[in-house]
Amino acid sequence: MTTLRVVLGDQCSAGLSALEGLDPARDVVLLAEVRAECTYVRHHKQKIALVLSAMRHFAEDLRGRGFRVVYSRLDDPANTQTLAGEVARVARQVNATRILCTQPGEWRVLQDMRGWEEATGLPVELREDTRFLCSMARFRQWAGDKKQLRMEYFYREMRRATGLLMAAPDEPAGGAWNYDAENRGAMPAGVVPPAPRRFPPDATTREVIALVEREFADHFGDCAQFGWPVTAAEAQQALEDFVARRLPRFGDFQDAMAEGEATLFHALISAAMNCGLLDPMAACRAAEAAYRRGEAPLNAVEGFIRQILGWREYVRGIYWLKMPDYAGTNALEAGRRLPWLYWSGETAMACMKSAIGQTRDLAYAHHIQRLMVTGNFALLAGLDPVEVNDWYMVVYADAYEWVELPNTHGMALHADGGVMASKPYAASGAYINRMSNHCRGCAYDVKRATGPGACPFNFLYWDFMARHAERFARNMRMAMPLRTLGKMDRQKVAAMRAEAAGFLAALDRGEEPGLTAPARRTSASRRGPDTSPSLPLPIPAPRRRAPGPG
Ligand code: FAD
Ligand code: DLZ
Ligand code: SF4
Repeated sequence: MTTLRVVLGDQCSAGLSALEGLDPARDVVLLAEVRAECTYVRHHKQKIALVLSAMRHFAEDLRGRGFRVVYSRLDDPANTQTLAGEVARVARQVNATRILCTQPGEWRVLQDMRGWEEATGLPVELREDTRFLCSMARFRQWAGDKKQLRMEYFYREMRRATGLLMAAPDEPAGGAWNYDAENRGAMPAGVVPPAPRRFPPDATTREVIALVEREFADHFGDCAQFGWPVTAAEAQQALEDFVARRLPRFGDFQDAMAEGEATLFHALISAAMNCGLLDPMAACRAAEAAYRRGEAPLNAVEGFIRQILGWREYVRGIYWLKMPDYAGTNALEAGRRLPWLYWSGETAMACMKSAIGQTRDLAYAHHIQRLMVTGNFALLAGLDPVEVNDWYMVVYADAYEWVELPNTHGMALHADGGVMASKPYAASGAYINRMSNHCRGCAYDVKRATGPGACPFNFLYWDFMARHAERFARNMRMAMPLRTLGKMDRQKVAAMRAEAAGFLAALDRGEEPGLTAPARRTSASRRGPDTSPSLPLPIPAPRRRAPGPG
């Protein structure tokens, strides 16, 4: 009786449910590097390197603890290059009598797993992913038949259930559930955020990076600045570094952005947490302990815990509750193709250039850059949610559909019509100017909404409001901007809408009015070092999803 225990690339956790009761005498653990998982979207090179390196380290760790591990390397000629193929091949090889795995993080993989029984002729047991703090059954129960789901109420339930930051069973520490209002500071001049701990690639990671550069040369980004933790021990060090050096000011500057400051006071733990190297509860407990020791203020610790216990669990719940239809949502009927500048970073918009440039270099941007810069632009410009979703899936080291899709369709694009968030996170240039110093060095003028040099976020914002005025009229939370729009001079609105139309048409042609050099992909702009940080990259082919049933 041999059980084949399958561990996916984002399941590198010692406490994984598929490994519970692991018997070194009878069981075999399979980890399989497969091309299909590296290319279903053409992930950033750093993401592939991180996942493969984490898998190799995890396999070695299991072997070191005396377990039998079969490891399929990507460059092994026998590798079938799909998960189903490797499971079937290795099941035969080890004479498995049953297959055991933990629920995957993506709906498409779950569908695949549902075919494994037939493909292998073996029983397949799928266990709950207990690394999350809220089970799906519990989330479904909480969601019940509520007309509106709101993160804040879910989060309070989770606080009560876990006891995190609670003074008494129904009393939050400090007397309030949420300190969001204290988490909206911009970065004052002279505050220098401590650089996050980065982990120089070891021999295993260097080998994987070489493999990635060879096999996935045309994927977005590069590995020159790879510094992700690739083992649980390193992820723990990254967490400790954050708690000691950045957590105390995390709350104050959670929403801030600054030119040349890619990480500010953020934790940089999502990539490690999402591939299983760091336990979300351990991260919350570490932050709570810093608060109890008086080393970090409540607004920082509550803000951090809310992101993990609240948002992270909430988006996962929404994903499994609403898939597969969720991936096809497009409530605002947005259909514009993703402009080339999302890949090239060649734009005169300083905020976009900064967010996209660091995304290429680090496979990382913090939440406000993702939501209020690249996401906000996509919302205002009416970009096709499928293409935007693909972009977010490609470019970040922490991207997995269970977390990326609700953030993109729900939070950034309002494509789900309000399931995730009660109103679109639309903002004009004024917001970006308030929260960052990007506008100071920008070719556009954030104070202008029409005419030469007008900030695109301004005219696109009002064009967006006018375009959807009828729909938003039913939403109380949109009453204020709609009232402002209503009071505006009609000619001014018409001028902004004309400006928006011209700007978007130019983007469609691969041009941008504010760029002195053409934004088009040309061989000259792809080669010369003086064009840096232009990004010499091919456009990844858009991935079209088959529409979900119903
Ligand atoms: P911090 O700001 O330090 O926050 C701490 C932790 O809280 C994060 O590590 C993360 O685990 C969690 N968290 C914070 N915000 C969210 C959120 N909105 N949803 C879920 N978890 C959250 N996060 C991903 O992990 N993967 C994605 O693919 C992803 N795609 C996104 C796409 C868009 C359009 C937006 C707006 C957000 C997306 N996020 C995604 C959420 C968030 O931006 C990242 O989790 C965060 O930037 C990771 O950096 P950090 O570890 O420094 O986070
Ligand atoms: C992201 C990723 C990559 C790049 N490669 C692999 C791989 O070779 N083998 C594997 O088992 N998993 C990989 N993964 C993670 C999977 O894509 C992930 O498990 C699914 O998307 C479900 O979340
Ligand atoms: Fe971005 Fe507009 Fe500010 Fe330029 S002026 S950085 S485009 S918000």
